[in-house]
Amino acid sequence: MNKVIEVIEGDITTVQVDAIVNAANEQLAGGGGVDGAIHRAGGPTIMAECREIGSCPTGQAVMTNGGKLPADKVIHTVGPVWSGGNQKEAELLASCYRNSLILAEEYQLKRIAFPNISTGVYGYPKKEAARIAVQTVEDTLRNLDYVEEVVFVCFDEENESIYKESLGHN
Ligand code: AR6
Repeated sequence: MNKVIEVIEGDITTVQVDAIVNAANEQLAGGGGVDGAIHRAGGPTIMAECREIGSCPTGQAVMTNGGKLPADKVIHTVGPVWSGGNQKEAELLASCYRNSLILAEEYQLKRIAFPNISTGVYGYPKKEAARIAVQTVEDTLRNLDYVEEVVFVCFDEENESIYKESLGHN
């Protein structure tokens, strides 16, 4: 089956896909950045489900409803905090992308949108994070049946051009 990987610049809360991925924290407590934007736009049912789930270790992923978002579901994953590169950051970031896609596959979802996990408050260098995101998504997609399309939603032009270059879309 043909798989599609796209890059767009924009706000992930407006993207119509089966699930958008949230860059959450281990407490699933909400926060700033994309996490804040998703809870604001989606409304309180998302946080209600986060409270029931409780927490999520770094590198893992959990699923909730999408509330008022155009996306049906939200996959909450917790990226690593960048601490110089020797704290398994790369492995953990790859796990975020892989485990989010595996969860989507379990729910038989087709189209998934990712933000640039860990590259905001958590400080992961953008180019290195993009390389891991693209490689992990390409490798994982090959082994999935239901998930057909991944959209990388970049909030700024710099990330958009980094992703387009990584994917050879320039
Ligand atoms: N749509 C798409 N991307 C966005 C949006 C949006 N609406 N808003 C921000 N970004 P961050 P992290 C981009 O800081 O580094 C939260 O407080 C942003 O420009 O949201 O994984 C959580 O609760 C950046 O490129 O997530 C955690 O405590 C990317 O999303 C912590 O921050 C990720 O930036 C997680 O930090």
